[in-house]
Amino acid sequence: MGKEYKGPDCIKGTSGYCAGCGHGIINRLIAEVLEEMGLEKKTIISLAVGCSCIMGDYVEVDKIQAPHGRAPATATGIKRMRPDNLVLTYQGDGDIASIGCAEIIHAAARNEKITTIFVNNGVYGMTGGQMAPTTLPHQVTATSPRGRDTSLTGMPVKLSEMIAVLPVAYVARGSVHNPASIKKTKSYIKKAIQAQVDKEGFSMVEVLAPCPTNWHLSPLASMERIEQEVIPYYTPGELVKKEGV
Ligand SMILES: Cc1ncc(C[n+]2csc(CCOP(=O)(O)OP(=O)(O)O)c2C)c(N)n1
Ligand code: SF4
Repeated sequence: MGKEYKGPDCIKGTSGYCAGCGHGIINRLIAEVLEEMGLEKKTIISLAVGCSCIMGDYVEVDKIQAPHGRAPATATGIKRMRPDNLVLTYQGDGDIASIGCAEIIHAAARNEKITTIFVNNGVYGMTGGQMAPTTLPHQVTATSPRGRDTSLTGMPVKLSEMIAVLPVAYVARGSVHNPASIKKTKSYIKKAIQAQVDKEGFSMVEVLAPCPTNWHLSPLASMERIEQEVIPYYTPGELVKKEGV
């Protein structure tokens, strides 16, 4: 009998995420893709601030932590100095679409040869579930207790659509709310990384993810909420890809 597969070698121990958190699934997908592509020893991940940086504790690839929102600037510097490394950023929605919005837009506009994995869970997770730029209309959060009022705060930001109009190599939006969507998201992450390996330019995968703790829902109900409430606004699919791929 063959050896039992215990998962990618670069994942050590167990994660510190809450039960049912989407980050753990996405970390695992990244680790699987790196291992399948033989890239784990060449990878440098630029982490920012938020629950996303918990990844640093147990995914054993080279990493650096940037200030809130600044992971794309840090990744830009690393990639320009070390073009043979695979350079990723791993960022939450508060991080990338609020304080770091200028950083990511300009990194994409410059078509930097980096890859961003953007975890959209609709709230600021680590600090207690405040409203993020991605919070849906009427969604109750710690700072919108009567629901998000779009007449005061505007509509949720569609960052992937904003970046898709720039001259970038690859943009996709996936989800991790059921096995089929997890499989599809893994294929998007693989294509985004391949675009960097092929020196095509900037690539990004947004992933719709649950934060059961701050949504005040069970892990199962959180997955159902993604299907019923999040996906109708944030349509999954590939927004920018190479012809014929
Ligand atoms: C400059 C700065 N402002 C604010 C904070 C506080 N802060 C830490 S984590 C965080 C929220 C991160 O939320 P998000 O990016 O959505 O990631 P998640 O925790 O949901 O994965 C904030 C506001 C900080 N660390 N630095
Ligand atoms: S607070 Fe939310 S995003 Fe952070 S670890 Fe818990 S479930 Fe995940």
